[in-house]
Amino acid sequence: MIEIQNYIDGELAAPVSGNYLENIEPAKGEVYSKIPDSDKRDIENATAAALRAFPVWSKTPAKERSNILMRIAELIDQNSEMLAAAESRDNGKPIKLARSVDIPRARDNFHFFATGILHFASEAHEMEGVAINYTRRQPIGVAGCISPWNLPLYLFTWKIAPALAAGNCVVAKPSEVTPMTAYLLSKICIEAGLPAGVLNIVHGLGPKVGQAISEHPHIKAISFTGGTATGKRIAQTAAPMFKKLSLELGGKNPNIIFADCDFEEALKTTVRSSFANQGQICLCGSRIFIERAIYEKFRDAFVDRVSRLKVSYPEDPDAKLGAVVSKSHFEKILSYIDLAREEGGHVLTGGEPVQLGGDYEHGYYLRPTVIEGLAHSCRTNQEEIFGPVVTLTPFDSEEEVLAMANSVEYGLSATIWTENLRKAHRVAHKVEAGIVWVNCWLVRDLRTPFGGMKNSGVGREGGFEALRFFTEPKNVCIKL
Ligand code: TXE
Repeated sequence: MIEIQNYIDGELAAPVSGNYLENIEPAKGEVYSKIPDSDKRDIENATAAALRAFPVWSKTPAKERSNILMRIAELIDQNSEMLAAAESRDNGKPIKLARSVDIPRARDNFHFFATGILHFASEAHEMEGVAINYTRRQPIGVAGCISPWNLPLYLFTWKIAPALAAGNCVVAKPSEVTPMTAYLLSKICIEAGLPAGVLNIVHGLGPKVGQAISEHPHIKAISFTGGTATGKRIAQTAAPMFKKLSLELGGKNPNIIFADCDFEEALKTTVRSSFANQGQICLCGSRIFIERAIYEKFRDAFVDRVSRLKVSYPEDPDAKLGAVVSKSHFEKILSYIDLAREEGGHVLTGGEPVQLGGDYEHGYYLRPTVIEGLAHSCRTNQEEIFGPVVTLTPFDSEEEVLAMANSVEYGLSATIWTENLRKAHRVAHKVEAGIVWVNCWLVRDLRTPFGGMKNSGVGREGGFEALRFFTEPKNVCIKL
């Protein structure tokens, strides 16, 4: 059985406690590897290593830092098949998805920020005849990066790459639910020649390892993606120490479909935006609002397509959905389907587990589920389920749909379907979301600001926003 190790001060190491946790393969419901059960002491060692590495790394020319990050990107590429298999096994997602989305994007994250740092410039402000100001952007020191299980290597590298490119050293914690590809990345970093202590990866439980990162006085910035309740706890711990915080939290995203949309395109993309990665993407549209004139036509066509999606084991090339990530998450999703029924919802398709045979008998498979007949204000329509469950709601006017769309505590993303340009702009400007897609979904330009409003988070990732987050601005004013 594979025993995952921490990566501290350039070396693979056992946790100080000597204890390990079990890592379960969701497709089979079986333990398949061990994860370090690290604690405060491992974070202490990792932070000490990062602090030792910082003076040299922060003064390493950007071009040299860039070369090392490019080397990591190349090695991810060379090992992409092995990484995709590991990601799919650890998370339960179809291997096809890991191959086409997760691993290429992890490579792109390093590639993007390795080149981005070479173009990162700061401002100068001239006061005519008086003085000139220039803003220096210096790395912060040690940054903490905490990531979730839904897009494991994709989101882990999305944080680490800009932090390192900007000249910081990093103490990072992947989700204990999906630690494998972060472990494989530590081996890649050693092979790429990343200097010791620049990146440290500590595995273990959130309340122990994540909490120790939030509490550590020498970790000056924290980039976190995960649940809103965890984000709140991190903010409570870190804010009194005035740490810089970037929090990417949950979503309950509206997908607004007007009668004048390109019907076929809206239908096809909505199947994907509802159920990609088993609905476990914070950007999935879980509340589908359909203009009344096409409500029945859209509902019937949508339910027909969804009921034909194949739920299968991750290696099945025809699998459209794999297993959800864990037993507890599986049970949470099922409890929300029960709640929807109690709240008066009518399950149009799905609503139950899928029983695969053989090796996969104990895996966590769910049929993609579509529910109608619920009030927009009920719990099913207000709380994040984060699984293959969507609701359908008809609407009569722009005002009505905006009121329903904006009635939740979240504000991460929104999707709008219409061929009317003016309407698209109007609704995009009024919908409460940090990211709006019109007539598409999950089209990502890594230069754009990424993040949410309301309880979906604080701050923005992506492009120069990320490089600004991971640097401290200092204004220098010189008298002319
Ligand atoms: O996330 P957690 P969970 C949502 C989704 C899901 C819910 C809970 O609704 O059902 O959150 O998922 C670490 N201090 N999203 O419980 O716990 C943890 O170890 C510091 C949305 O799995 O937030 C992991 O590395 N860190 C989402 C990371 O936080 C702590 C993606 C995220 O796990 C900690 C995932 C603590 N006290 C879930 N406790 C998105 N926005 O994409 C835990 N962690």
